[in-house]
Amino acid sequence: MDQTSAPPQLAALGAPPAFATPLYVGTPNVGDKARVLARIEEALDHRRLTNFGPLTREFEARIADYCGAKHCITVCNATIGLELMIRALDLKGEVIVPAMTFVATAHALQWQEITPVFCDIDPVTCNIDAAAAERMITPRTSGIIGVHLWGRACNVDALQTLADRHGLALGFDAAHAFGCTYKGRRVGTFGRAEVFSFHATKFMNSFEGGAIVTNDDGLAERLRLMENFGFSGVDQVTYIGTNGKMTEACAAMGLTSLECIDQFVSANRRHFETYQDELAGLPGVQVMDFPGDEVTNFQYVILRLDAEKTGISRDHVCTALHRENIIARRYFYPGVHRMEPYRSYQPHAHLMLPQTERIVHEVLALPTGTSISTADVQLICRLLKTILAHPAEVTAALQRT
Ligand code: T4K
Repeated sequence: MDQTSAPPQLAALGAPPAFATPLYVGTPNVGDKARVLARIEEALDHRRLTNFGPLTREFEARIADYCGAKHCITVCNATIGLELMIRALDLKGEVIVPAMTFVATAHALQWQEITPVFCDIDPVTCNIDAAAAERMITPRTSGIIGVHLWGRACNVDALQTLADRHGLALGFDAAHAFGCTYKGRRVGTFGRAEVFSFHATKFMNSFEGGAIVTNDDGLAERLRLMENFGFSGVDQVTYIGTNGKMTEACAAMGLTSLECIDQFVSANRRHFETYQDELAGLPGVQVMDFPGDEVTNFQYVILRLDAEKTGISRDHVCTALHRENIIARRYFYPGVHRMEPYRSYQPHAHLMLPQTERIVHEVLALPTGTSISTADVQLICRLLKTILAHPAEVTAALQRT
């Protein structure tokens, strides 16, 4: 999908001028810059840059405390975190995952020659559907990895019941769900382990980074060995390992982001509510809601567009927004099952994924976070409303160019 390569076109339809500079989904939140720099300076002064320095240790303790979990193992990114969790859980053969996720969820399995078996989603929450997951179980299945997509927690109870009934390990890709709750309990304590991402595009970032959180002592011990080449002491290796460590500079950013989390969530919440208010009542348009009885981080604002009711495809809406310098994203089009190597390995996977196949054509992530203002969100909504008020003209104009 092109990004801002063509001139804006909505002004001709009476819309206000396009944004002068692009607004991206995923622009990082930068909290207290001075505090980040002071922490990094401290690390430089102490010449402790990585390998479990004081900032990393403090970050781990603060995350575990925040989630109410026994153990937190920070990692260099969530993809490595997922790989470590998968190995530490001794998963093999086949593991059931939703196809509606970022490709890293599946790659973390395939990288270890475990087959990701794609499973369909609940049409309302867009999270893995436990009943659909049950249909994918075979004698080779060793586990299930749920993804708390866009910050909405999976139906953890249904997945845990299913996993217990079939003797499967259950883990979670919690990349989007730091700070969110399920039945009032913070994500981070469900299944055998959960993996957070603190990538720059996440509302709480550590530049790059992630964390594996678990209440399982044995698992935590294995994970700590694995992320540090298997070292159990100086010159002593007792396990096959890799290098998954977080640096002190990343921990400095992570700690400072954690201290600013309320500010980030409240900006996200304000923008989410503005989108909801501004776009309310438009036929075929829904700003995906969050469960009212749970705590959430509001980090992804997801628009669902029903092309039959709006009269314009999601892709045309997306391209039209890009031309106005609003870089909306089709997360996670076209579904992991339609990406390589999975498309070639499992060419018929889509037949089992009717909800995923429909929803990947409906959803659009919109900019949010501390880098934009309420006025920006209002302008995005005005431009969106112009598109939706002139579906045929916008479609025809895009088809001409
Ligand atoms: N599981 C799930 C469910 C995930 O969503 C992810 C990551 C993972 C696992 C793996 O986590 P990590 O291993 O990354 O910790 C981005 C992120 O790179 C990725 O972390 C994230 N999910 C995914 C949803 O979004 P892309 O391909 O969309 O990235 P990119 O480079 O297009 O960045 C998005 C936009 O953000 C850019 O258009 C501009 C803006 N941006 C980005 C960066 C990095 C900035 O303004 N500043 C920046 O520094 O994947």
